[in-house]
Amino acid sequence: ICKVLQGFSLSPTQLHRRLFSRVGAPRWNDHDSPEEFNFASDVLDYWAQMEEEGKRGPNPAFWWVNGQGDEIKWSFRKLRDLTCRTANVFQQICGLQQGDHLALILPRVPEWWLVTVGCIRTGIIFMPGTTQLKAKDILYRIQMSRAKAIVTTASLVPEVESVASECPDLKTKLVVSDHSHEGWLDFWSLIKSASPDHTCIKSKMKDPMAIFFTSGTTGYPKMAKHNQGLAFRSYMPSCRKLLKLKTSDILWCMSDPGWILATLGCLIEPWTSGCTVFIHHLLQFDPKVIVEVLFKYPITQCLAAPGVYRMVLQQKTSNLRFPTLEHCTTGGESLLPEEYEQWKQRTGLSIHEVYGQSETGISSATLREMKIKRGSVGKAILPFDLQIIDEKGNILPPNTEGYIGIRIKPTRPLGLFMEYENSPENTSEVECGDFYNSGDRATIDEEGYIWFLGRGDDVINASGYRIGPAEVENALVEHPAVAESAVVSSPDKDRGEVVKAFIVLNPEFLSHDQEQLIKELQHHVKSVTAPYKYPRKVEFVSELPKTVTGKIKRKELRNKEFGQL
Ligand code: BCO
Repeated sequence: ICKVLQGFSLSPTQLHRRLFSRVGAPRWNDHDSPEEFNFASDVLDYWAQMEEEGKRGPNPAFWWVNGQGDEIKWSFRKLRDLTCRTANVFQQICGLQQGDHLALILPRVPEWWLVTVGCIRTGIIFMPGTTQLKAKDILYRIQMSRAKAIVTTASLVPEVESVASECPDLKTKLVVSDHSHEGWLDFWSLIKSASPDHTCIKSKMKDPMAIFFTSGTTGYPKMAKHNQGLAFRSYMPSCRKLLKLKTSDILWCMSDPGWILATLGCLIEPWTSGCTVFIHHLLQFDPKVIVEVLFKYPITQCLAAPGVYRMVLQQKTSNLRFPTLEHCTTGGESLLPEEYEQWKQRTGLSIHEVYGQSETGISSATLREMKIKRGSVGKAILPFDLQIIDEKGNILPPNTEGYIGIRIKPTRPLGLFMEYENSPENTSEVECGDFYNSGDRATIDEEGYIWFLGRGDDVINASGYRIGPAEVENALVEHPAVAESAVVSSPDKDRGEVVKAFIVLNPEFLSHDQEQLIKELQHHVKSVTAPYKYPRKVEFVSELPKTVTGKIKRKELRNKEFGQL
């Protein structure tokens, strides 16, 4: 089929008809890979056309509310119009071209969807980031990626301005704001005057589409680069079984737009199925709002980190029987079996777990109709051949602890990241025999269910955030009180795991009030790097455990936290 398709130039609609024998049922199998694919033309424009032909129901494609009475409902036709305008702004006004990098740092506002799809239409590589990023984080991202453009929100303009002079490649600054900012292009003014006619690029499946910054055990975040395969994978029959979305579904994915979970759950997954993306602005996370929204709106599916379900369960609300909710999915960190039980008891619904990383998208899951084994992250989803491997890439037998590996030889599967941008060393470091080594530890049982155990290195997974210890240690050491520090993961009943810092104080701070100093250090970290990384636990120590060569033994500290010593 691939060979036949390569010989023809297919319109988006024709291609989609070949992909789908009927709406929502792909004809491609899990190992197919057409040469060309573009999420904007092959998915979004297809559904716009279905609307024009009266073949899609009345549900909006996009439904946004902000809790203050503002509401936006866009059809696929409206989205096609607006994202074509965005594409024209990028190309004609900003002079951006296919392959250029664009930093996208917006909260959950409708413009995020316009920018992502506008980028996909033009081949500009979008790099999402959370609005918790601070000036230094933004500087690092722009310098590392040599980003030519940034789209952000008014509150981050000062952060960007404070570092912009150090970013010679950054030519375009676009702001989504109610008022004008000197030196910045106003997103909506440009969109309003742009043409809605745009010809989408014919992207190859292997053309880069997005970059996600992801933390490692040393140094600063790496740039996991994905091609169009990340989006195409959602077409595949195995992936469609994950949520089994229908055009009438309304999916609320609560992930911050900075994470790959949002790109998948707020954009690719729902629109591939032609269903409604529901978004609540949620500027500050509040479990009360989650409960209210699930009662107020006809949401049928939700996708959120375990911490969200946990915090909803901690609410005093007696009634959690949501009227329209049918299916719940979670990912990003471990869901405890007792949390699963409580949710089931109080809502009548199961929570289906997925496992994945910025490098892999969703790698394994308890699919919608699969038997749930509480505490397991389900089975591998094709085309990934997921195995438990040792350090040399040998496949380990069932029920043996090892690393989660995804086969990359002889063929790298669609949906897996292409490489760490500008870093062949980091890319080859995670190649282990025939596998990509995720660095995550797990076992697999005889039925193929994966049992996630945690990281094999010093990376911390707190509340679903992947945090590199060095990022926090570097922030801490900028404070005059800190002589040195070691940052590790520590168990926490509310958040699963949290960041803990062991700190050796400089002598002149030894006599300071310790409670006060902890608060000051926490505030300091929140002010110099994204606040989600701040150490929620701090312990002052006289020295840190070290190897004979002077390397800090983080593992020893972590084991102590988890009571293994
Ligand atoms: O708890 P605190 O109040 O002390 O601190 C919080 C915030 O208040 C604070 N903060 C936020 N913005 C700030 C700020 N402080 C100063 N200035 C600002 N601009 O910083 C702390 C942030 O921590 P948080 O985000 O954990 O806070 P919160 O509000 O309690 O949120 C709870 C969760 C559960 C909603 C949140 O932790 C969360 O969203 N976690 C999930 C992350 C996620 O989506 N992970 C998925 C990654 S993708 C992946 O894993 C691949 C899967 C296929």
